[in-house]
Amino acid sequence: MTKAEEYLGEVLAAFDFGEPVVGAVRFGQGHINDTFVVHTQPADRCCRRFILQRMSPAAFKRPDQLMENVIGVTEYLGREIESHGGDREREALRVIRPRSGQPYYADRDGGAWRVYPFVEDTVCYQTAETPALFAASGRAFGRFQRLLQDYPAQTLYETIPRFHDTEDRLAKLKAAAAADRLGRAAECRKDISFILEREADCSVALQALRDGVLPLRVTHNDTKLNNVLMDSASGEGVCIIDLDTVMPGLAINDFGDSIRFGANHSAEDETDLSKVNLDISLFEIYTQAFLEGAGGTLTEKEIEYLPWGAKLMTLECGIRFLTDYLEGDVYFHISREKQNLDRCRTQCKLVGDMEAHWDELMAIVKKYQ
Ligand code: ADP
Ligand code: GN1
Ligand code: MG
Repeated sequence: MTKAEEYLGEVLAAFDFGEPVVGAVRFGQGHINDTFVVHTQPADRCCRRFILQRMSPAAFKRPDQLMENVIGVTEYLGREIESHGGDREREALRVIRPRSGQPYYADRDGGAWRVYPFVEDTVCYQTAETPALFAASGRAFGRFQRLLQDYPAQTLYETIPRFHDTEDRLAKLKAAAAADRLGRAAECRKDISFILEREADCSVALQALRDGVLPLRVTHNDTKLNNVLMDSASGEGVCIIDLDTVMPGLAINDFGDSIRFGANHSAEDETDLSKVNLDISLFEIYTQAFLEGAGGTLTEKEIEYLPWGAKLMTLECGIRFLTDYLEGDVYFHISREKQNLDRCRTQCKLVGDMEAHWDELMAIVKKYQ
């Protein structure tokens, strides 16, 4: 039994779900938190569901600060959505506090638990099944950025320090490879070399930020396709979820992380690399949709740097998967051996594809500048 399951009964009792709880089971395919869906039995309808999460203690050292961010952002988004005539309950998450009134429930092992209503009549996709769906996710993430453009960035805590600091991520990979605690570095020699050959690239976006070429904004920082819930009838984006990493960041990273995960037709841990290929038409579709959703909030320079966002988020994710593999899979959830190494390899394959098609990617974003 994992720590999460161990505490489940106690945690369910700590929250008031309004009606009797009939069950709670593991849910979703996130790599970080322990997520459960809670079923309750109201008298007047068949079932009401909630999402219950134990926030990852490996990822988030300060759940108090994390929840302050999440409550601030969800309440702000709720007001923005209502003022634009939207449906607050469907389009923004709402934190349900435990009976204690605190922002989360703390278990005796330092685990922090929170609850959201389940956003019904939505689908969470793991791959972009159609171009229209991918475009809809792009509009949703672009809109998210636009809705938060006036959010007071100075009030946000850095929930994971140096989260998209690619230089620091590379330094951590080097340290993990040098320590090689599990003797795994030898089998990763080629992967490590591929990454080290791109050391200079790791500074491109950070340098542009230091030089004032790219602005710091309030960004999501984890814009995978499975972090947006799509309407099951219309296929449009309904609600952006996984707000744990909403922090000051770069718009190109939000764009780039979506490309990394969605602009291909393979799983993130695909072992047959011949199946892992950047789909340039999906890159273009997403570019157009993201910019449409962002509605003019991006500068010309940000648009020019979008391909860098894609390449750097992919490279950085490869670096992070490999670091975790070398350190013994302590950060990203795995369901089989070598999964983090396989994930690293798909990312490196995509980086190579982006390099091979670099001029095309630059030409595409130029069209939308
Ligand atoms: P992780 O950080 O582990 O990815 P997420 O917050 O993304 O955690 O949640 C994991 C999964 O749970 C999501 O991919 C989605 O399928 C589901 N999920 C999370 N919140 C909700 C919600 N409010 N309504 C419906 N499904 C949700
Ligand atoms: C994690 O939480 P989830 O599964 O949406 C990770 C992202 C990675 C992603 C790779 C807080 O995202 O940064 O890009 O896995 N989230 C965190 O799939 O580290
Ligand atoms: Mg997620």
